[in-house]
Amino acid sequence: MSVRKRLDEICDIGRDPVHGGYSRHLLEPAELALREWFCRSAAELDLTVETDGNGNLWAWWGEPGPGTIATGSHLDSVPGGGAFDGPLGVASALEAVALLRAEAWVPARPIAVCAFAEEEGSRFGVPCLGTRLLVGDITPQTALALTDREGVTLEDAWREVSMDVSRVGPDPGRVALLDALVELHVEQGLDLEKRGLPLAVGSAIMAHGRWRLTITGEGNHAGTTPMGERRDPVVAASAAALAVRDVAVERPAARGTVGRISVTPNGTNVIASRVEAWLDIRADSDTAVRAQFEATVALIRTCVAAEGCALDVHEESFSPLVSFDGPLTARVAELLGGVPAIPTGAGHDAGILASHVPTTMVFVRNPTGVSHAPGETAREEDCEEGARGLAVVLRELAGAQAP
Ligand code: HGY
Ligand code: MN
Ligand code: MN
Repeated sequence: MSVRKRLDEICDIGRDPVHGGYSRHLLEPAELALREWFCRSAAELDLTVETDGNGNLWAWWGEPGPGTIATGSHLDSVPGGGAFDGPLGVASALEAVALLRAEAWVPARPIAVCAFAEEEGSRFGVPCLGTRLLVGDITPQTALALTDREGVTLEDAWREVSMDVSRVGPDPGRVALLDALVELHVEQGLDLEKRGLPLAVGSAIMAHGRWRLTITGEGNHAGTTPMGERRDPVVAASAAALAVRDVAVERPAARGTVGRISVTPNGTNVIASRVEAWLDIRADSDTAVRAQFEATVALIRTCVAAEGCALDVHEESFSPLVSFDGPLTARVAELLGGVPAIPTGAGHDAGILASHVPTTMVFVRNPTGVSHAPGETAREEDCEEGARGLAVVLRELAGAQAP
């Protein structure tokens, strides 16, 4: 077996004929098929699989218990996402276990291969939902009331697949079992390609916020409404998107994006009545994200008022800056042969768990640097090197009883 072969097993699951790439969203058919693949692959490795109360999958090598070394990533994708973001980390973790079992090595402490739920937040809007629930960063009530684009609540979706909603919520006992988490992920950038290196470890994750903007105007006829008598939220939203860009480009290392817009009623010959636009802001500190948000929204308010529209702003999630565990990161870097530690602008479940468990990441080179799009890629030899490296890390971290 190999990482490549494991990814080939799922390469036709969730292909998106409209957007290209993959659309694999929480508890929808494609993601459920990936869950089945995970369970089958784990069973072939004699791992015992369980789904925790928050939809996260755990494949155990050894009885669940204190001192656990966890690895893994996520299976869900953004709409039209790449083949590697998430699944590479899960496939590499499975392959690392396969490599260790092939040597007849036996861990001295439990190992857990994880697939965390709703990392992208593509269906219910909150990224890393499974790990945020696990650590108590979001309440079960808030999470279960989240709705998808069709208005289906997380609770309804949970019940649809016979999940027990009473189990949703923080699981401190499970988190307390974890001595370390190492998440392998495809690099979402060109740092390693420029360095000519296949692997790196993670040093930090940028601070990140997501907001939903609702701009309300007056729906009307495109042909009978004079230009001077309109309150057009699409015009306001367009000016807002430019404001997001203008504020971000003034700030070093900042990111400001409007990647999702929903127009109501979305008719060719209709002046819209309402526009929802989602704002994604990232920067190298929590205060920088907050300052950028305030400056951006102030400008947006001006744009919206100029069009005679109203604005509502709702914070959907905020992810503070993450610095991974220093000693663990250095140890993993050394075990991988002295690879560099690089920051990332992409959020990860490792970022959520990092404030509860010693955590770091391993990045695998991405020759295009593209992510969240079909162009995302990784060379086969780099993927196999990543799994071999993860096997070395697991052997070292789980090779001796917890002190
Ligand atoms: O949005 C992110 O950074 C991550 O891919 N969820
Ligand atoms: Mn992603
Ligand atoms: Mn990811």
